[in-house]
Amino acid sequence: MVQMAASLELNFTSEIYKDAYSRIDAIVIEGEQEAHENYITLSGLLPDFQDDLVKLSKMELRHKKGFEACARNLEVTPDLGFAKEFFAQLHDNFQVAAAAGNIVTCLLIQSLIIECFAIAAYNIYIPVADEFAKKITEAVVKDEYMHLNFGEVWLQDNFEASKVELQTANRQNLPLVWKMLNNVAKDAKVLGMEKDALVEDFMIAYGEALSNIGFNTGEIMRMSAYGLMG
Ligand code: Y39
Ligand code: FE
Ligand code: FE
Ligand code: FE
Repeated sequence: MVQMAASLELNFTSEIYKDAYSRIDAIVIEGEQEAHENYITLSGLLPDFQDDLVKLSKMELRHKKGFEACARNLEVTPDLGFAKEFFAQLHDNFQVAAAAGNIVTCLLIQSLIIECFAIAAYNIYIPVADEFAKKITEAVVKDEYMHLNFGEVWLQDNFEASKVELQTANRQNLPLVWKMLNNVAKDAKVLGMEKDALVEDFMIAYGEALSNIGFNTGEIMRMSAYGLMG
């Protein structure tokens, strides 16, 4: 309801909206590019799933093109320098894990954390998006559920062997997500997206994923709140 009311006041052509959009849309474009690269890397680490993972990586590139079109449609230039900086720590953690062959950590970062972040952000964005971006984002978010599902299924099938590494990787990476959210809360708000709603949707998606993988309620509570308070 709050979001519906806010959308009535949004002016997609105002300088303040376009300025915030130049950072938020850049984050999304950079995120899709990194997701593309991450799935290519994963396809090398999981040869049995190479075809699936290459398909996912191609979907991410299509998503990137869609969000580039959203910027053009609003005559906004995405601030890609800001976006690279935004993802730097998570990006580095993925690279280190991939170089060490830590598949579980790579899947946690890309297929759980980043996909849940995308699902939360896109679902919150759709009701307040301009008509052009809304259509694109609606199609994209369906794909993101498929990407999340890939990680869930693999980690569920390998749960006992992955459990400790998942908890360690969660402790190292989830606090970064809360920091990232804080870094964009102000810009997200200009676009009509409330930080509380983003946190809530992320927690729901991430908690559901951890549950599907095999964690119990107590483990999920401890894992998903990690780093949230500070
Ligand atoms: O798997 C994917 O496609 C993920 C890369 C995309 C994530 C995009 C990150 C969205 C965060 C936006 C923050 C808005 C408040
Ligand atoms: Fe890179
Ligand atoms: Fe994507
Ligand atoms: Fe994705």
